[in-house]
Amino acid sequence: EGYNVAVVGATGAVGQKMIETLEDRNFPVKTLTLLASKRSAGKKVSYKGQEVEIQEALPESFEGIDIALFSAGGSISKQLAPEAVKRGAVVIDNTSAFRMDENVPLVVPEVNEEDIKNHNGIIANPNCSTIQMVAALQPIRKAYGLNRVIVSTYQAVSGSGTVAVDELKAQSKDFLEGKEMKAEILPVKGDKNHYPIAFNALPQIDLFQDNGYTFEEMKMINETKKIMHLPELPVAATCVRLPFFTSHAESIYIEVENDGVSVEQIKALFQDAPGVVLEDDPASQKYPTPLSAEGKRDVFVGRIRRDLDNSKGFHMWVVSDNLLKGAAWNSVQIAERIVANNWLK
Ligand code: A2P
Ligand code: 11C
Repeated sequence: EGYNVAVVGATGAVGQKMIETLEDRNFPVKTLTLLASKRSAGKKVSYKGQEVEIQEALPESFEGIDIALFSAGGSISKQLAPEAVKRGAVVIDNTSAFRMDENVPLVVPEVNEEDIKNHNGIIANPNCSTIQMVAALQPIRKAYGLNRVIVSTYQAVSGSGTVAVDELKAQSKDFLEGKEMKAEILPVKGDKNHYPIAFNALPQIDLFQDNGYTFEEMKMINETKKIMHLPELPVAATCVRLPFFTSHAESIYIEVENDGVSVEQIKALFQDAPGVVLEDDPASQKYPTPLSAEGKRDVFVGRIRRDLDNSKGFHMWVVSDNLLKGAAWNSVQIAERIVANNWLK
C-alpha cells in the first residue's frame, strides 16, 4: 500500500537526494517512477535495495502517478507539471516556474503548512536560500514581530547543479597543478561571462534583473514575503557563491518589532522550534558551518548577537544543507504533510 511517486530530474543533484530522502523517511511508496532526459533513459538507480530504471520524462509518464516531485529545471516543470496534474497527480515543484503564481502555494512546512490545502495540483518548493532563512525567522516573527531583514549569503556550488560541482573540482585540481583554470559554467550557465569559482567568491547567482539585483536575490526577497504572508516586510539580499560543495550559509540582520528583547530570549525560541537547531556558544567556539550541516535535514542557527547601535536589531548565522532542507527534504516533507492531512484531492 502507499502512493505512486515520480521523481523528475532523478539523475540531478537534487533528484538523487529526493530518492535518498524518500528512502530515509520510509515514505509510503507503492511504485517509484524515475524520470530524466532521454540521455539517462536505461540507467539504473537503487532504491531500498531494488534497481529502478530511469525513463525519459514524457507527458504519458504521469499516468497513474499520485505525487510527482519535480527538479529538472523551470522549463521542464512548465512543460510537464501541467501534464502531470491533468493526469491526476499532485506536483511538488522545486523550480522557480510557479512559485510566484497566486494559485500556487509556496510552502515551508514549519512556516505555512496550512497553505498546502489551497493547492490546485501544484505546490511550489521555495528557493534553497529562502527556505532556511524563513525557517529561522518564523519563531522570532511569531514571538516578537519583524520590522526588516537584511541577508548576505555564502552559497555552495551544488546549488548550480552537478555541472557546477564538476567545474569546481576540475578548477581546484588545475589550480593546484599550476594549470590555467577553465571557467565555462559559473556564475550562470546562460550568461555571457564565466569566472573561476575555485579560490574565489562570485557576487552573482542567477541573472541580473533591471533593478541591479540578481534573480537569486529577488527570489529571497519575494518568496520570503509570500511564504510569511508579510507582503510589506522590507527584505534586502546579497547572494554570493563560494567554493564549497554543500550547504548554504547566511548572515542575517533582523530588526524585531518589540522593545527590550534579549539575546537569551531569542536563543530560547530555538530550543523547541521545529526543524531548527541552535548551535551557539562563542565560549566553546560552537557555531554551524557548511561542513557540519551537510547531510542533515535541520536548519542550524548560531552567532546570535544584538546590534551595537539598534536595540531592536540582531545578527545571526544560519546554515543548512541546500540539497536537503533547501530542496529534497522540504519537498518530501510537503509530500508527508499532504499524506498525513489527506490533502491529495
Ligand atoms: P539528465 O541527467 O538526463 O540530463 P542538475 O541540476 O543536478 O544538473 O540536474 C538536472 C536534472 O534535470 C537531471 O536529472 C537531468 O537529467 C534533468 N533534465 C535535464 N533536461 C531534461 C529533460 N529535457 N527532460 C527531463 N529531465 C531533464
Ligand atoms: C543556487 N539557490 O544556489 C540556487 C539554486 O530557484 O530553486 C536553486 C534555484 C531555485 O544557485
